[in-house]
Amino acid sequence: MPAPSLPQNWSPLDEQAITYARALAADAVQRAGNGHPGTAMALAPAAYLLFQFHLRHNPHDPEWIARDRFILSCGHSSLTLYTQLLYCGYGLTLDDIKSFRKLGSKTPGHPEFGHTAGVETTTGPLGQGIANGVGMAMAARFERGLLDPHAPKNESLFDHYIYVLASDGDLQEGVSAEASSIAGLQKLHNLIVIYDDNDITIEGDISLAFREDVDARYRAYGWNVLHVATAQDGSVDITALHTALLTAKAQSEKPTLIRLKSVIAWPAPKLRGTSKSHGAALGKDEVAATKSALGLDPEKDFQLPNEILTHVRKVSDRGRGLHDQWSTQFTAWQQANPERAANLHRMISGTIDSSILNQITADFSHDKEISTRKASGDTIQRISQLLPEFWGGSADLAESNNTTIEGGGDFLPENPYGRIIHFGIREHAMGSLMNGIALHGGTRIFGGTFLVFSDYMRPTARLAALMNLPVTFVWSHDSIGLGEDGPTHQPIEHCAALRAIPGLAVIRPADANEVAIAWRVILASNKPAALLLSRQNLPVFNRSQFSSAEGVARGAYIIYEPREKPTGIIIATGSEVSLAITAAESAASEGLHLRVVSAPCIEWFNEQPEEYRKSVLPDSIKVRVSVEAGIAMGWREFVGDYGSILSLDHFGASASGPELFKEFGFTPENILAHVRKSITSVRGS
Ligand SMILES: Cc1ncc(C[n+]2csc(CCOP(=O)(O)OP(=O)(O)O)c2C)c(N)n1
Ligand SMILES: [Mg+2]
Repeated sequence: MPAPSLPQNWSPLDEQAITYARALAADAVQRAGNGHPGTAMALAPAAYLLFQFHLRHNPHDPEWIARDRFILSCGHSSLTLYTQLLYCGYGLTLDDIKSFRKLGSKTPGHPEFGHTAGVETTTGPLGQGIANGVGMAMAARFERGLLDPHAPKNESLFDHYIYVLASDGDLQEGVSAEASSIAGLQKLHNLIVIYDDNDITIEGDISLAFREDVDARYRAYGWNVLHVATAQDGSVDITALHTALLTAKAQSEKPTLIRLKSVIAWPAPKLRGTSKSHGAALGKDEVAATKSALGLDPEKDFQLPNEILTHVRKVSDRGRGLHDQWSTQFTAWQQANPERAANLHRMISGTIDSSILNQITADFSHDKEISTRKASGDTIQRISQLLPEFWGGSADLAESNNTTIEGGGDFLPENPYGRIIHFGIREHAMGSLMNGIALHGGTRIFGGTFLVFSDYMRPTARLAALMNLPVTFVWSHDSIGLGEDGPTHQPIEHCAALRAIPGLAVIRPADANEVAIAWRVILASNKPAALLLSRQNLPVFNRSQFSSAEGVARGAYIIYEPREKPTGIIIATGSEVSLAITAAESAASEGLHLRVVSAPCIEWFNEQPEEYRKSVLPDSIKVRVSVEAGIAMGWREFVGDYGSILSLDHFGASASGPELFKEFGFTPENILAHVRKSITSVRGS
């Protein structure tokens, strides 16, 4: 450890700035009537020290690629971040702090990515932020491998740190354990977590629910653990924290956990150190008493003297200076590395040139049956040749999910730039890491497991959607078709449950060529997407006989049209599309003229112009049947009042896939029985 010291240039104005930040937190919650004052008051010195003296950032350009990232994992303490963003000049004003938690404000209850400049990720669900941080630290390493692989550690112009401020709740959540385990294994020395060890959660003292040896646990993960006790008066010991941060940055082998002792709501005379100050306004009197304790005027709210604001805003000039220096180096790097620079340009822009995308083609031959998971694996190989920034892996099911990049190399400390991530059997962390990687930017990430275990990732899929992140979930073994593993492994409600997440494209391709096009659309869209893939082999449609797989881009399309004007429509997804086509083909002999619509992605279909949607599903055709080996939820909207839904509204069973399809009525014959049922309904109407 270096000798304890305050940062160079630390001045009394810095002390005062912290004092005002504490009071602003108390005032903002008091004015809003609700919120979380205690932690923001207590952590103001820690956040101030980071934003003013440690983070390499430029508030004039929150997107600067080489910036250090800061994550407030304990998102409930959002004022911890908002006051620093105000101080640094990220565009927040005192009025924004006054409108904390109000409709349309830039200061919502929890920090929201994409809503407030300087917020690197949406936090609130505890545990996610720290896991996002692990993902960001991995992305930083992988990105440097693409851009500047030979620079010594910490000497590349692309090197940067990921700082996380986390609370007890973050460390109690299982996802942080999964993610921290990965961080230790990966030796992410660029990750520094400050753990606000305040002994308090909502229900009271930490001993009610958390008695483990956190040091031993984190050391066992392979972390460097440092301690910072409170200062004598109970406030955060800035000198000790500064020293710990320097020590953490000097670390080149391990992530660091700094256990920072703090007193929640310090220095509120009555409520400090109590759980009452966690999630409620302190009350007028206590706020006034706190201000008196801080040496501020107890009568005045939202105090921030110009002298203080001017002082703290200087950080943005320093940031601009750092950025300018960096830009000079960057220009030289671009000149010396034109190919890498061109890649970087694409990586940052989030758009992939059509000349690249168009090389992802629907050229699977119809001679041979192939599972959609295998088709996805083949497509992944093709994409990985086109895009060096494309990487990913699986939660120990790479062989099953077909998520390996051949020759990509394992991403490990001994092979730091490998393209294949072994997330281990840690689905929840995998999702959070994927989000962190996407948030970091620069690379394109995918991750796989069985669809049934998407339940273990659901919070992360929701957050990916909320933040509109370009992550691709590869979920194979998508139905009872997986067979003998039985009901524990057979997704039933998952398609519907995932479709319920706003903004997540859920894609269940019908054949190999639909898979290829789906991947292309996903890459072009730069948005969250989930691929639901079959374990079992499926026929590859002869596209000279059926319409082109390019229809996938429209979400649903007419794949089979009868010779005569259709009088009924079968709408199906994934492995059930071929059954629907067989049914429609055989129905012609009965005088039934049935159109088949392949509907791989309801979300994309709903985005189409009405004219297109009506051309696929015309109002005039009331005879409709939906076919999906999952629950009925969602299909009534497409089949209408007279339609019939062929679904599976109970759990599966252990038997072969073909047997189960038969047993549960997923056969061409039963599809036609449903068509007749719909005809009867229409006639009776
Ligand atoms: C996943 C999740 N569960 C529950 C909550 C609700 N919640 C918000 S803060 C909190 C715990 C507060 O304790 P701690 O994390 O130590 O924060 P502190 O009060 O010390 O700021 C809980 C349970 C949440 N935000 N996320
Ligand atoms: Mg706590």
